[in-house]
Amino acid sequence: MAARPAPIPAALELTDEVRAALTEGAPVVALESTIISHGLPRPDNLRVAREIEAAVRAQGAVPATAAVVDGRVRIGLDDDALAAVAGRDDVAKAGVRDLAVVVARGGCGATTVAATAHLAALAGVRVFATGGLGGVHRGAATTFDESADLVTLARVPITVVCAGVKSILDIGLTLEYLETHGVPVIGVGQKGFPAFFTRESGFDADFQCDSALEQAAFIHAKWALGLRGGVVVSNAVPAQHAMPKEEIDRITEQALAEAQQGGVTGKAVTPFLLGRIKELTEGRSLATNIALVMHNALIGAQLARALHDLPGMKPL
Ligand code: PSU
Ligand code: MN
Repeated sequence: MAARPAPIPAALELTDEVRAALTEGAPVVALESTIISHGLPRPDNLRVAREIEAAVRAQGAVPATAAVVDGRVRIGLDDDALAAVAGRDDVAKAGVRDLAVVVARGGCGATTVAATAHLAALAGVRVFATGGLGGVHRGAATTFDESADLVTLARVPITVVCAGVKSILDIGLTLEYLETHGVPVIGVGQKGFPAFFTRESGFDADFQCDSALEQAAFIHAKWALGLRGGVVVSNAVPAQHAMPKEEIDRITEQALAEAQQGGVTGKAVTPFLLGRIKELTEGRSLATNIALVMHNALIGAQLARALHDLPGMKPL
């Protein structure tokens, strides 16, 4: 018998489609909005946001994009809200720390991985597809700059499908952090942990689970054992869309040096680095970015269906 879903908090505004799916226990995939507002350039961002949702639907799951629009926390965006997030200039990057202030002031916020994971789990969504995770920044030993994505995943019961983390970060330390906090990292189709633009980072995922059924069984076992918190499913960009490692390494080093020279700190660091990489690749990274997000949406939707089909699935 399926577990009775927990009541959905009144602070969340769900579309009818998402509410019905969650109430019935049908497969739902959460999607973040920082990638729409800050990650992809206009006007491609709105088109891609719609295509990601369509990719989830094509697999028989319901997409639930999260964002704060005029002070309201929305889980599932209609086309007007999607267009607002993609097109308005007053959409702030909203991490977990920023959510309350954006809501209290009636503002607009594009939710990061951490904020989306928190809100989606609060609504009862178990799977979340995105591009890249935040992580431990290079030099974190002195700057203390670690993404709230990591600590949030350690706490929140959700599975994030991503293409690994970008090499703007210290990938080894990011994986160490996840291990310390008990967040397993699953590899799809390969043991290697990907570095967003490239299929390999030089580090491995903890376990390899190629099929949605295997991934679902793993997640089910984790929760059945009372192990709270999230799971990372790392899904490498399809080979034909990967970028040359040398080009990305060179550009990453340049962007990091510029950030340091410019004294960029705090929540501005990641958007600065991502923005410079976009400029320095003269848009060549865009096709890679879109391809990997679409692939993650597909894998996420298949996983949501497999979790839904597992008998006795009882999330914490
Ligand atoms: N890394 C990417 N693309 C992104 C981000 C990170 O490759 O779009 C965004 C995500 O929204 C992520 C956030 O949650 O940046 C992390 O920011 P910070 O490092 O400030 O926690
Ligand atoms: Mn940071």
